Amino acid sequence: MNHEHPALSGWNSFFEDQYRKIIIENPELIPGRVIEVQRDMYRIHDGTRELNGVLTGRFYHGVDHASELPVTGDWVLFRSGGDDLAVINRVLDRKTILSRRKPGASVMEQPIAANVDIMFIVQGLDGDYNLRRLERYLLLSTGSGIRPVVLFNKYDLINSGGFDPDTVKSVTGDIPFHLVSAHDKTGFACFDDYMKPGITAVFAGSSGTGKSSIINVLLNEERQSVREVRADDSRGRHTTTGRSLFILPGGAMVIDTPGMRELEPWDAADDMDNIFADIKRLEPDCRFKDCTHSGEPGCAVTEAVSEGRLAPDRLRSWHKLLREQEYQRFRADEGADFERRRKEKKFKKECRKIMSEKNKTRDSG
Ligand SMILES: Nc1nc2c(ncn2[C@@H]2O[C@H](COP(=O)(O)OP(=O)(O)OP(=O)(O)O)[C@@H](O)[C@H]2O)c(=O)[nH]1
Ligand SMILES: [Mg+2]
Ligand SMILES: [Zn+2]
Repeated sequence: MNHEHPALSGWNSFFEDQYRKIIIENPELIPGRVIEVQRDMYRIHDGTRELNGVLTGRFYHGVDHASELPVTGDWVLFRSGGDDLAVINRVLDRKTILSRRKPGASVMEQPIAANVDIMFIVQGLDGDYNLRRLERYLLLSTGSGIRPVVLFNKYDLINSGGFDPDTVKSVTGDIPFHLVSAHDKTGFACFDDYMKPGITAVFAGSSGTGKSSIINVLLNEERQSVREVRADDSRGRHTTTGRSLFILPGGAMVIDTPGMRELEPWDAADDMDNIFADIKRLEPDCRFKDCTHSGEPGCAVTEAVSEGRLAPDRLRSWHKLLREQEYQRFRADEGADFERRRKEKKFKKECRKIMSEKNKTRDSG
């Protein structure tokens, strides 16, 4: 039996229990963490070294849904294919999965990263920060069961952007936010509260906000990364393409992601009230119980807008996100229906076939 545990952080009893059960039958399987995905190439770390991962044909063909394929942060079990080849046998159940809706016409889940505890949402203070986009990211993280923390980067440029903490607080509520500068390396003490050993954090935010730059600063404090990161190469200047995981000196792990242009949180309808607690609080005062806050008489929410207690943009944002989430749910139900109908049809066809065969044997017998 293989008693070697991955030296990577993030492995805990949740994964250990699954692993123990599986290796009874498959003692040759070794756990490892997916540290990078580029198209269908997987980089795996087994706690000591990096390997190139491929999926077994059986795994690949058994997949019904893209969400079942490994993503960065996943714990997988693999068998050694010699040298540095890892033949991935399965993905262990995930603690969390960060997903958005796949851009395009179809309503599909696109997983971004797995087994993440904290999401650092990065916006730039060079006039780029956008509270409506922030709401989207907040819904993305809470919808995936991941704790959000907001980082306003490029603090060295704050004068050119204008920054109003009160307006920010009206959106972030109890969610913490911090001002940092990857350029000056200021504000980084805030990470001490989050980057505990065993924690996995993902950095998300628009392209150019400085996600990779911040991660480079975190890695440079002691240079002990999983992946080789040079202090001053072009990495920070180029758009990140894949999703890579790095180990920080203290034992926490960070996942860098490329900026996402289209960001629709996946299956997050239940979390709308958390992100829009201010609107939720006003709702009981609406005259109609099922008020949609879109012009009904006696609506406490639109009243708050007209009295300047609630930003009109915020209500617009609420309507938009809610519509998206409801549409997703509607289409998902439709999909489930479709699937059920398809199965029923197939079942009836099989039944007819069996019956006609029975009749045939009876007729001939
Ligand atoms: N002035 C200033 N510039 C910064 C700071 N952080 C990052 N930059 C610059 O902003 C640009 C983009 O930084 P990146 O770290 O590549 O941004 P990113 O968020 O990783 O971008 P994508 O990988 O495209 O999603 C680079 O030119 C950085 O040098 C900062 O704190 N201050
Ligand atoms: Mg980047
Ligand atoms: Zn209302």
